[in-house]
Amino acid sequence: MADFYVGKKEYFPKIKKIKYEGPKSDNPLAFKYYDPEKLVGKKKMKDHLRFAIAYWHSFCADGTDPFGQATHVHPWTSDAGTPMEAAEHKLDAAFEFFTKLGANFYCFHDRDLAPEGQTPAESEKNLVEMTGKAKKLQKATGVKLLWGTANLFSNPRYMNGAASNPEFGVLAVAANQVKAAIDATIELGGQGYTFWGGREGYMTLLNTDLKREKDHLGRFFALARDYARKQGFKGVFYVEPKPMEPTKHQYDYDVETVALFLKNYGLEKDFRMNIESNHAELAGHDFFHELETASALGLFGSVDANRGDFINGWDTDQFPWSVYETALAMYAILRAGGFTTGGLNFDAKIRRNSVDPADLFIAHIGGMDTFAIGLEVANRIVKDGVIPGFVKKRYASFNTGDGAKFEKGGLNFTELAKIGGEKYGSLGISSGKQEYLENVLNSYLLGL
Ligand code: XUL
Ligand code: CO
Repeated sequence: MADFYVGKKEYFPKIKKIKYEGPKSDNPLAFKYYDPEKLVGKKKMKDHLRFAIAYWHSFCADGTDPFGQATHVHPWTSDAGTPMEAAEHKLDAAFEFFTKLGANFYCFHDRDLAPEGQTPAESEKNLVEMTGKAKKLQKATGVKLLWGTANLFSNPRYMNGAASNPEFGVLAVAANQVKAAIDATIELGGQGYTFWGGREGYMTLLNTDLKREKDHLGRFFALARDYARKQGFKGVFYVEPKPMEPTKHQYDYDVETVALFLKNYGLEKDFRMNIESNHAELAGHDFFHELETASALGLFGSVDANRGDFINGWDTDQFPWSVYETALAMYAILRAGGFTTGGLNFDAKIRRNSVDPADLFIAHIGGMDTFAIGLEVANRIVKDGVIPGFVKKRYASFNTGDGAKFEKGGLNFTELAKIGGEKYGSLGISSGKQEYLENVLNSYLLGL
């Protein structure tokens, strides 16, 4: 019996189950580094990395961009039929893909799974029906839902935002949609529910009451949380920071901004961050920075794994490829205690001109291998202890004596200043050794 799912039709007939073949393999349809059962530290690779597939990029997007039409004509859309039949073909193709690739999780927006109807009731009916079908396939394959979300940005009604819309009616329609998306997430055993800002932001402050919009957004999140908890949702809510695009300024700008927002609206116990690499770059940070910041604030949750381009400043959503980036990201993730409910969701799309059916597999295989290398390097950083040991030593003056007293709140400012006067002549100034640490990281990456 095949160890992957095939529905009424096989959508990737030329592709069999993707296997680990090791670094010497030249098979583009095999893992070179991602060996799901391999133990790294105390956990298997697959349990460290918890790969998820983003339904929207891989099964809904068709290569359309502002300058040209679709280039990806998927067999599951060309067989179409009614919108609900098309949604079923897509679901079949998706589960065939998940199982052939060996990804244990997926993520979706409500509208990815089921088409929007003429009325809210019809949209909900469509979603409930498709949720039932997805549930059966989850059961048959063991693939799980990492998180669900609602698309509150594509429909023209959301052009001025959803929960931050200046028109109350639009906000209420968004609530109607989110309620159904939360129900679907619960029904599918989703481990999380994500809010990404979509169009929650502004195009100009000349027409915007920023305080009122943020208050509405905060209240909306709190109400949605209370509803979900009442329905028995035990998972985690995520906010996914992004500074801009599609709006000029998004309210969920970056981790630090979202952290304050969560605190201001009493959301910090239930909400965590879903950090996307490409969004970090748009905010002028790197992935490592956003992960470390979330971890320092006790708000690390999940990851949208992708990357941008060095040169251009937009959300290119490319597949992870930089082993430096994944090594540092996995180092931050390991230090944050690893994933619990979260995982690595490939919020990435193949390029518009990647038109072979195999390209979708090759892209994900590359992303998974890149993170597997990152995990191995991060594990080595932790195990060897040179880098964390250096950091620890750098702060040693706070471990004893007056330094420790200061940390514990045992010194007032006058006392602190007095010590400063006394220590003036005997300061322990030491090198930051950045270049040395970079060289150490290189030696791990090159496996020497
Ligand atoms: C958009 C983005 C979204 C969220 C889910 O930039 O990242 O796809 O991940 O709504
Ligand atoms: Co994302």
